[in-house]
Amino acid sequence: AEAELETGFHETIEHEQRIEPRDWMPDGYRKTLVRQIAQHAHSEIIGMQPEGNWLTRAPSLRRKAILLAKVQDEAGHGLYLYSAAETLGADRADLTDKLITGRQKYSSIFNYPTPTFADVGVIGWLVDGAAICNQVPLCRSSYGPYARAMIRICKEESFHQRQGYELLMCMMRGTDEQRAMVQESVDRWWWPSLMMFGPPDDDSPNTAQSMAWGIKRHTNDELRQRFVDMTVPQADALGVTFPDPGLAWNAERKSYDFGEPDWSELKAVITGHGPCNAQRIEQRKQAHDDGAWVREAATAFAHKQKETA
Ligand code: FAQ
Repeated sequence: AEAELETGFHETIEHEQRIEPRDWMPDGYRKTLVRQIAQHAHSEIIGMQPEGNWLTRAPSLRRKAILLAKVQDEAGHGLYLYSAAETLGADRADLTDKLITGRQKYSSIFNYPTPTFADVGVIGWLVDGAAICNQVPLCRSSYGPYARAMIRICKEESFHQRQGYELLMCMMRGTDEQRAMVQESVDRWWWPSLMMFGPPDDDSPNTAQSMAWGIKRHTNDELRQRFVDMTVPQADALGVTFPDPGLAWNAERKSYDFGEPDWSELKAVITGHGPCNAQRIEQRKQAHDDGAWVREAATAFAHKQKETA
């Protein structure tokens, strides 16, 4: 019977149909999905912090309202993703515990600081831009609840990306000082943005199996190249440059050649040694502790409802 179920699973994947929560799936498939979806959810929640840093200091009411809405959207993305992980049998409290005790990862990109307001625009342009590049193909991921969550998330990320680009265009039309602020921020975020796509393909232990299962649709390097090709013309239009002397159009490949990111930096950031790792986790832990009374009250209320029912 197990063999029959396994054949059914592989046929579903081959025919490009979706695996749903009620369906049989190999343990490895479930585990890989919980790992990726949980990391993705944690990234959205931790990702609220770098920009959240500017909420009380946004330069105008309009910019503050926009930023507040964006940061709230990220919270929403985290919630859909935790829900998708729950359909695989994961427990939300357990996932949060794994995040704050460093047993599950979140994206490397959110371990960099946001010292200037230009960082808000650059995160929208480059970080949300990279997120879209990575996530649009995930709308066709083989696991139904994950793929469906991605559709709405991608729509909102596209809006965030335009928001960032518009902010930067506005600053580029401003003073020399503002233009310099944008360029300085781009210089800091370019390489970390390329690292968001993960290690190079020959050093990516999960890609081959995840592609065979239809969880991932492209390799890390393919998506990184797509992002560079999409972003270089946008930099030209904006009037900024990327800090990579190796960046050049390759007419033969019809793509941009670019330099090698410093992979030792990615390794360091992923293993907890980036500039803001400790602060991000500490802040998340503090928020979780501060919310303990809400969870207790909600649990007590649920018990009472059950008793009176
Ligand atoms: N950071 O074998 P692979 C956002 C880990 S966007 C940290 O290649 P895989 C929106 C990887 O997990 C950001 N860890 O792994 C937003 C694995 O470790 P493990 C979130 C990384 O899974 C914008 C190991 O290295 N997006 O939040 C990173 O096949 C603005 C080996 O790597 C997603 O999560 C990294 N950059 O490919 C929010 C998208 N790269 O688990 C707020 C979904 C690799 O074995 C503001 N995820 N690792 O211990 C994916 O597409 C994939 O998981 C990859 C990694 C491509 C990230």
